[in-house]
Amino acid sequence: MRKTKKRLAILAAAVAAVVVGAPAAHAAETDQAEARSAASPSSPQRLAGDFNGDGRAEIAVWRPSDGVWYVRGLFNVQWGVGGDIPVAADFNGDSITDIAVWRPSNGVWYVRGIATVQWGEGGDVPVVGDYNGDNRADFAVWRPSDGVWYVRGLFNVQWGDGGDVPVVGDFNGDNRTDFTVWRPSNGVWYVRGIATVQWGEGGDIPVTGDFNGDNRTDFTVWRPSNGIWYVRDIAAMQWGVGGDVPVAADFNGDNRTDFTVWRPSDGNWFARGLFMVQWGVGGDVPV
Ligand SMILES: [Ca+2]
Ligand SMILES: [Ca+2]
Ligand SMILES: [Ca+2]
Ligand SMILES: [Ca+2]
Repeated sequence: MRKTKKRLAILAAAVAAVVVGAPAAHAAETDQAEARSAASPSSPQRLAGDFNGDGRAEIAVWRPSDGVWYVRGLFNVQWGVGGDIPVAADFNGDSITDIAVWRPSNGVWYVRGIATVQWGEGGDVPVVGDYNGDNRADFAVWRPSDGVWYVRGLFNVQWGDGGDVPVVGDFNGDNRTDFTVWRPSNGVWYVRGIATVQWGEGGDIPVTGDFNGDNRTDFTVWRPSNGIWYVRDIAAMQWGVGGDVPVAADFNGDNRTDFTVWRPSDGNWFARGLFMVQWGVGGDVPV
């Protein structure tokens, strides 16, 4: 249960790269141009999934140009097309991350082998998380235009304003995703019903992870200008350089998030104290 929650808690949907004009094509087609736009370097923290359920995140990328998920040591699977946003999570509660994409052009979630669900529309930001604590990921989007979190079958909650970055995390450890936004203009984290905390500044990338293993998401930002991870009350750790993509995940199964970056320029993964591995190429999205 804990591990499932952990996997779900790690996506900062931030940006999700706001991909525009994705082709309304079926999942076998590709579009190089869209792929390039999807690979915008403005990328935020990325989710890392546990695709075999052993409690450790995999080194994995999704390639917009061919729609293939390259999961190191496990499999290569084609799923999705350029313009899609990868939204891997555990949708059926078996503790294995499911391969999934959300398509902005039609608002459809394609969860491999499990579901095809229309939820959301272009301009929305997918914020997949477990909002009711049943250990299954919920279909959810945050809409910048009205600040509403639309969680299928559960809630419509207004929280945040356009310009905010929605963050998926569990800050009070109740195994439910909390409605949270981080506001770049003042660096404040607004966690509905739980906390209002100033941490970080404009230009930072909010990161959600549990760095001390207390089962609560820690307030964390990664600063591209100096490569420092600022984890409130826990650590300030220099790891990575500008242009890297912070990837917060637990790669060794100790229930603590590892300081990790993926470098688009050479495809290297740097996990502090654990490994350096080349996997992926520029334009890929770490998943
Ligand atoms: Ca694994
Ligand atoms: Ca759920
Ligand atoms: Ca919570
Ligand atoms: Ca924590």
